[in-house]
Amino acid sequence: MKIEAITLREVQMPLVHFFETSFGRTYSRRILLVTAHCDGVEGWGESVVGEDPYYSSEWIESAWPTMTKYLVPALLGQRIVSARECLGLFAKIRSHRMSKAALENALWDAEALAKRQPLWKLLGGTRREIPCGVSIGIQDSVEQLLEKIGTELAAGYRRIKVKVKPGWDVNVLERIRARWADITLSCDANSAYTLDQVEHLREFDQFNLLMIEQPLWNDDIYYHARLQKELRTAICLDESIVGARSAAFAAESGACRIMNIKVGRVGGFTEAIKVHDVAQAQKIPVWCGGMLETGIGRAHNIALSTLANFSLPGDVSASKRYWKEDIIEPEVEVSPQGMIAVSDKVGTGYRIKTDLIEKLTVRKETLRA
Ligand code: OSB
Ligand code: MG
Repeated sequence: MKIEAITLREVQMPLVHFFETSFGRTYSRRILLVTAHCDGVEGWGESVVGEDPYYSSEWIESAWPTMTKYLVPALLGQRIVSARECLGLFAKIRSHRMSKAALENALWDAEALAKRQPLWKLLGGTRREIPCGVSIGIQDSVEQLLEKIGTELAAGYRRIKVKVKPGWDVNVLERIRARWADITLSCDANSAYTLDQVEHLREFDQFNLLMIEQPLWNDDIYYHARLQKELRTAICLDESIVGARSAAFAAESGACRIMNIKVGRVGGFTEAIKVHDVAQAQKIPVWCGGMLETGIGRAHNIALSTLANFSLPGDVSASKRYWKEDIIEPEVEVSPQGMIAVSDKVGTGYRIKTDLIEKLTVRKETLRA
């Protein structure tokens, strides 16, 4: 497969409802899409970089020049047999995982199309449907949050995750449990606490949570291991797991009992599969995280979630929770049982709405071999 050209574009899409985490509120997304043109097939990828360097140091304005100056030139003109070869081609360039992932994943998409195979099979997946949860952001009031949880439970979602931060945590979890004593519930702090707050974090134990996600620093594993020893609730690491080595370190040091895998955070499908395998060998269940993706990234998350150790409901939910109109067709739908059916078609099984993407595009650049 010869990599003839790569197109980068930024599309802007307002969210149906704002999304707030401990680091801020997002109303509208600026999304970086990648198209890989290879021997007559076009593979698509989405970078999960944010509008600001808050979740991670990468953001859309760092990703664009990193791609045009370093990553895309490393690919152009190359003849590859498998998208896995990206890891070697990118080896000199440190970090910038979300930028690498968008390019690598576009090539996996192209490879699946060229080989006339479903992407999930090419990745080594086996699940034919995937269980879904939702991540619900911080709201203006607890009443609004309870109403949103009610709506998602009625839609069939199998796990509710709420965002927490100091001042919006124990009080909120208490109200949720008073209303729904038995639902599968978790929370995500996005690094809002420090180890000094262990007594406060211990109060979370009373709510029978499936997990508490990333309570401490975004780059920390060591202190999470110390904290896990103090808590009954399982810690799930998100931000800290940036690849197979940090996954092994986290597992071996007891820093978490569950892992969230985001294909962008770890640098692409190849590394995501390695993280999955490390966790599986250590008997740590994983689930697929989300980053408010359009249908392109969402379809990739679905394909990844078919791997065997993705045994917990992920943050991969229906398109309509995010977008008035998604850029793929059909849109991602979730059954009343809270499951997404995995397509048997080649590639992702979803068609890209190129006319709509063209209308939403605010900048575009094509680099050729
Ligand atoms: O920590 O999982 C996170 C969104 C943006 C940045 C970080 C996170 C999230 C989510 C949303 O929780 C998951 C989704 O619905 O896509
Ligand atoms: Mg998280």
